Amino acid sequence: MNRTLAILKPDCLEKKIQGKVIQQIIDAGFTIKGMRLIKLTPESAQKFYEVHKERPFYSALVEYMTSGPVIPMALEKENAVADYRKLIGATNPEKADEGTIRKLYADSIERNIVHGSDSDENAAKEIAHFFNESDIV
Ligand code: IDP
Ligand code: MG
Repeated sequence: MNRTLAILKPDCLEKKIQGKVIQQIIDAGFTIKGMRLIKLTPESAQKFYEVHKERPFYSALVEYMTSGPVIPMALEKENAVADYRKLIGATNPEKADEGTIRKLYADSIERNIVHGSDSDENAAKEIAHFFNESDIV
């Protein structure tokens, strides 16, 4: 079994589609092993997206991610990282495959509903950003 870190982003909760998105994740075979409802502080969002700190969209991204509550989830499945990224679709919803979460619900490359880890190594780091190992069921 492998793990990945998902976040339902502020636009997901604003649109009140968190229930639908969680159901789609469960229907795709993922098990939720950890789940929280939180509002990110700027410091926490900056740290989470540190790899992007030189990118032009970094400050807007931090502002967006702190604009409302988010739901981080530790997910488990075989091949979790790749399968979850397939389920959510490309970063830019215009380029995302039909039926993916971002294609279905996202408004833009920034406001794209969900986060997904991009490697097993980053998944472990990102899960640790939000969860103690003792919080994982
Ligand atoms: P990912 O979420 O698909 O892994 P990343 O390239 O890691 O995409 O970017 C992290 C997040 O930053 C994206 O999900 C999106 O919210 C935002 N983002 C990425 N590229 C752009 C951009 O070109 N303009 C504005 N926001 C962006
Ligand atoms: Mg990424």
